[in-house]
Amino acid sequence: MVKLTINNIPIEVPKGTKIMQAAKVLGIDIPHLCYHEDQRIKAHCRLCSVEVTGKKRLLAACSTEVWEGMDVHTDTQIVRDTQVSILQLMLANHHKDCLSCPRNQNCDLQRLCSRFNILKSNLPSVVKEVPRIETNPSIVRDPSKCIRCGRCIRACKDVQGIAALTYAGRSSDIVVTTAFNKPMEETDCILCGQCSLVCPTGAIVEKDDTQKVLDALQDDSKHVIVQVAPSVRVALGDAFGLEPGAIVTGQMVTALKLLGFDKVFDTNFGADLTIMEEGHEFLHRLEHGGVLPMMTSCSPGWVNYMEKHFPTCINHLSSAKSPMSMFGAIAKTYYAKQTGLKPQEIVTVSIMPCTAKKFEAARPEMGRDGYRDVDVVLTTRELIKLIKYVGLSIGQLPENDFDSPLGLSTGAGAIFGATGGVMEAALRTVYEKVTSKTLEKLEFMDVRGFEGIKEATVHLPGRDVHIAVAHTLKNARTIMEQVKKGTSPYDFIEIMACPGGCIGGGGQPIGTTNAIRKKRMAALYEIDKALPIRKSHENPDIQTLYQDFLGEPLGEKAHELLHTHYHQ
Ligand code: HC1
Repeated sequence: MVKLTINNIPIEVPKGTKIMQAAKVLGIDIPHLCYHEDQRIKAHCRLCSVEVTGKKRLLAACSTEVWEGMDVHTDTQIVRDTQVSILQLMLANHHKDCLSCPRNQNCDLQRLCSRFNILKSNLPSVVKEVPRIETNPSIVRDPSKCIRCGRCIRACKDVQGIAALTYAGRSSDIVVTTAFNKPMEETDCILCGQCSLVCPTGAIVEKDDTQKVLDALQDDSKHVIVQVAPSVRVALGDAFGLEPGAIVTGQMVTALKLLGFDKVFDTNFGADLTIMEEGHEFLHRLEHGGVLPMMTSCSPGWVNYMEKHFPTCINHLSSAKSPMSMFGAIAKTYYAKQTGLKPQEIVTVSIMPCTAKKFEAARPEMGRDGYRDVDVVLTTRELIKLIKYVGLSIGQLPENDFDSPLGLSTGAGAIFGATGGVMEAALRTVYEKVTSKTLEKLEFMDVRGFEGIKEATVHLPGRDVHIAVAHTLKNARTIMEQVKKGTSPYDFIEIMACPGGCIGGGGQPIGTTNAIRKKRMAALYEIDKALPIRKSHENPDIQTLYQDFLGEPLGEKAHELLHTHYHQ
């Protein structure tokens, strides 16, 4: 342990602690912008400068380790003057249209200017008027809002192993850009949105589709239904002051009903359906010498990654559509038939923790006869915006149930949102289908948790099945190098693009960290445990769907509506 004082308050912290963390223990928040608790420390912005007795220069609190007897001061005149000067320099090079900025009231730069009582910029503006780059359905870049902190670059390179974003230029002309300044979709980018999740300002944001939903809700000729992804219900509360991981399923349903949706359904129903198709596809490949390892295909960032980075391995991907797109296809066919509506009269909205889902919904193959499976995808952040727009506070709303018939789901569907969840859900069904025995213990603990790559062996009659689960594309690459070389020891692999799975998706509330992801993960397993039905094949509404409409899993109708193909 190391003894030191911060602002004259004595404190003892473990050796190796940085000044920033030691101050946090005392409740002192040292301002910072380039620092992010999950990232490598770069100490670029110097906003966390502090005075240390005996040192001639200010030290960066994010990168300086404490030492015995250290005497730190975080709010002297020179420290404050430095911080204000840094903020003023940033403001001079920042488009200050805060009122119309998507990050208004949720921007670190704005918050810090308010904290330091900076009411206006006192330096001449040097902002270059560059247009917003809105060339793909998922992510929008606004270089005039970039403060060059590098958090997006580190998320892309260190977490995803992609490096689609980089610094270019020198000195005051330095910018964050893509290779040859190409639109993101023309680079190695897979639109996962992890950059938008760590951006402290409005420089990288999701494409805002909220107006499309508001317009549809006002259109009396449209029947507007909504589905909500498994991980949104454990993340939404963050934006309304609830504890991370708070389960707000019932309140979220109420909010969506109050927003005016005609029916509120559950993507978890689609997840149960995915397990039926994907589970049977795996068994079919296993029994008929199909391409193995089979890899899950529900994470759209991961599918984009396969198409861009490992196109020769594309036949390893399951042909099953994602739960979101399966739900959309069923809504526009089965549900349309049940309600007597034409598919064109139904607007399907999806609430997803993911920016890449917007791209998935826009794929030409996700629809038929001139209509889309999913018409609009909103991220969790966009839903928060809509809920705040109508003045609701999630924590205070009464609870409501999802509507029928696309609202009933199982614990297996619930855990899709956590890394390992799709595999566990599939194993619950595959095991019982193969053995015709009831699974005694539903929890496959080997595939749970935050470890980057997990593996296990499942004993089925006649053969052992080797499985692996990975999250983040950096980990996926390790697995894919083996698959590409033909040396993969696995039969079935689950990959989720984002850290922790969808609970850590790029469209989740700003402020999402790995510590918060773990709480959301625990919440999903809690939801699973509390549900009366925990296996997808036991969902009675899924059974009815097959009996009345689809026929058999992998049958002709199921293939037409629930399976897809990929691009090389
Ligand atoms: Fe996901 Fe999925 S789990 S991809 O992460 O398979 O986005 O939550 O909705 O489709 O169910 C996301 C989450 C989500 C799909 C499901």
